[in-house]
Amino acid sequence: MSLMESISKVNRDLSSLTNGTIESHQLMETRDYQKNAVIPRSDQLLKDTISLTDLSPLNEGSVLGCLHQRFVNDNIYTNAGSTIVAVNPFKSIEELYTVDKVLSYHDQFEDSPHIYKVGYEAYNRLCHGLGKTDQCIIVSGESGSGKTVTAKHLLRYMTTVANSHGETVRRSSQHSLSIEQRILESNPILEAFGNAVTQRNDNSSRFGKFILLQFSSVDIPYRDGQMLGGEIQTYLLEKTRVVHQLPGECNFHVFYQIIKSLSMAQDTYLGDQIQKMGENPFTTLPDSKELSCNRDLTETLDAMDKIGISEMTRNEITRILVGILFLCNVKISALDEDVGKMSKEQDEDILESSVLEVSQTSLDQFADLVGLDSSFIEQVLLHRNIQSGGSKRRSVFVKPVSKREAYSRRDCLAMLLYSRLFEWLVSFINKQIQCSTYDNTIGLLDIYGFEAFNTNSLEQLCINYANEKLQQHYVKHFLNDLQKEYEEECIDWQHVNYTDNQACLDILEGQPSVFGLLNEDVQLNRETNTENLCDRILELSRSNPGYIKRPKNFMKSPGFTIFHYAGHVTYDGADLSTKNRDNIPQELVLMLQKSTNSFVSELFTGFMVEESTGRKRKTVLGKFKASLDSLMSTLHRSHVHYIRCIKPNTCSVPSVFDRKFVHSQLMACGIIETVEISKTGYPIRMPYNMFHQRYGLIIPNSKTPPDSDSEHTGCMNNDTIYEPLDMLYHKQLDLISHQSPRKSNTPKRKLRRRAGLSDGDLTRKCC
Ligand code: AD9
Ligand code: MG
Repeated sequence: MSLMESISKVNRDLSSLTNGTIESHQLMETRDYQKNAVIPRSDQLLKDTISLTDLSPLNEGSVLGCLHQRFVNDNIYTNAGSTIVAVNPFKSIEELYTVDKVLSYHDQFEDSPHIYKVGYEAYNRLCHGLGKTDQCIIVSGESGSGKTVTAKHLLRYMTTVANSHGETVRRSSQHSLSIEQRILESNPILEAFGNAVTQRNDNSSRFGKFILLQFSSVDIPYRDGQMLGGEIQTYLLEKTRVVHQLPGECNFHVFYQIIKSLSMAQDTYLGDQIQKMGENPFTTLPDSKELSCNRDLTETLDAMDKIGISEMTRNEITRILVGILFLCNVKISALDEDVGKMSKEQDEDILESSVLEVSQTSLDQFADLVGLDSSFIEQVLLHRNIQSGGSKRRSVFVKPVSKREAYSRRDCLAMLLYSRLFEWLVSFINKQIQCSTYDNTIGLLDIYGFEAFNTNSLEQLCINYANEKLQQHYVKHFLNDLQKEYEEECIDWQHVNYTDNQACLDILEGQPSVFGLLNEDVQLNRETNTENLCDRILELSRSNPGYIKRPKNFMKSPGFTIFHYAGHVTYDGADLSTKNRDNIPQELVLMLQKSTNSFVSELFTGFMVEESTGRKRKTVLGKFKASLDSLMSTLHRSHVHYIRCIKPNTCSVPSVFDRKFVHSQLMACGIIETVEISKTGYPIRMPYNMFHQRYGLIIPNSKTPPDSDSEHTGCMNNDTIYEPLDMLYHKQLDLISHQSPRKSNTPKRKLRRRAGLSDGDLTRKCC
């Protein structure tokens, strides 16, 4: 219920009461609240201010009240120190994203909180070489909070302001597209192949995306801050979605785009093909609602065309996608199987000695679409290669597999094809947008948001681990390091307490840890016993109680509950080890490499199956951790800007602000603490050399410093420094507040006092 609706309801109830039509007890509703959910309320708490640091009193209630009030007025962006809080409106507010808006932020006509302001600050820092010149914008928040939409608007901002002045690429088809347009066109392609409907979001990103925009140096005349290219790095596509979806969830968008295109007879070529096949390949797909975010296939194909993917390759891609669906339709049964008499468990575990057969129609269609012989595929699905002997006398035996294993080989083949296709697309896009020489970068990080479903597996473990890593970066950067620096510089500072998620990360990736134990199972090639594995994982609670717990239904379904910064999640132990192993049989790869379809064989050229053993064996978790570690190093090298996306309600509807739900997100991500630190802290910091370069001119008798030592003294030891800086300080305040110049000695005294305590402090306050 919106604020206005609540007010009119109260008015209606009151008028009914005065008319005697409502019993007083009807108004006396009793509700139970948790102690920490009760927030003090006063008029002040409803204050609509662009910056949370202006709130007084500053507490959870006033922050919530302010965000709520602004949300009601369609002001979805609010400053929280240097972080921007973005509340998802779940409705289109077009005036927020016009080209005029982009330009007004770029030309500094507008200063109100907006993601474009973050874009401006990142670009401005890059262009003017302020501090670390590489920039990163981290967009974080839980699933459905608006990260991907925010990242898209930021990308549009960057491509508009850093126009490469019409630099175009000419292709054989006579089309030409600037580098910015090519970068933008990558979005619909990757969304079609990498996003899907989940329980939390109808357009949920099922992969992490870090797009690194490449710029020219400020030192190059006429080319300063020009966008030269970009590079997309992706993280762990949730490929299991191709073969398995949770109840109420869907496969990747692109499959539904194909259905839509066929039902609208848009793609007659493919339609004719499927007609000839005589079998509906879409029966394995869960129903999907008609979604606005789900574009037509023509739009996806159009974006592929614009980025340079030829018509022939586009057709091949569609054929592979339909082929994957046919493959998922393939049924495997035993010749001597009397299904009616068997229990489900027996059915799945049919003895290896049973002769298996494969449903031919679907297999033939798949084989035709990917350029393989169906008997060859059948052979590979139903048999595995066993190698024996050393490297010199190696011999290979072929052994029939059980029905369960045959199904898992079928699923593996489908996932392998889809994930290679996705990787091929990313690498093709990169070839089209990358620039070999560039000077600085702005990275935009849009990673999957925190997830807690009824059943959570390795995918959620990776997603939530990634979110813990980002939260740790935030905690370290904004809450810990900043305060430590103030304290080290002897600034009069009241320490602000905050929740550190390091202990949870230790449970996940430390020594010993959940990751360690899961990897050990794979590396020691243990036959996994789920209950035993979970028991070993739960032992971690001894050294780190409070972060990991045995779930209530452990006996029925072994697993473990982890208390993440954003909430607790129970992970189902079954399949964790299998998924972490990600065993790709080499026979499948060799088979695909022999495809007569040149595009399919190209997809697998040079593709190597992981062959190392023991501790060297790479696992899914190991690779994911390594890619995140590398991302973290990039973040540490860069100046980081944060946008915190907030989901206003769990139903993804407009005009509903669920205060309890928003409160839990604010508390989890540490926004209140950020505001507290920002309110009393120093938002702008500058190295001595830059400070001297910029303000040295106004300091009487200031020498040009030849080295960093004299830069320091040049900034600080000149007694006459206070006067001009004091003036400058007031001038800046007056500019900000648009007031007439004023005179006061207080800041001067303050400056002197603080300068006495700390050299660095003075530079901060005055810039
Ligand atoms: V996930 O972690 O990938 O599952 P995101 O990326 O955080 O999630 P997303 O950006 O996909 O969420 O936003 C979810 C939906 O909210 C979108 O499909 C839009 O319908 C809606 N949304 C988000 N931001 C805006 C906005 N600025 N204006 C209007 C928005 N609608
Ligand atoms: Mg997303």
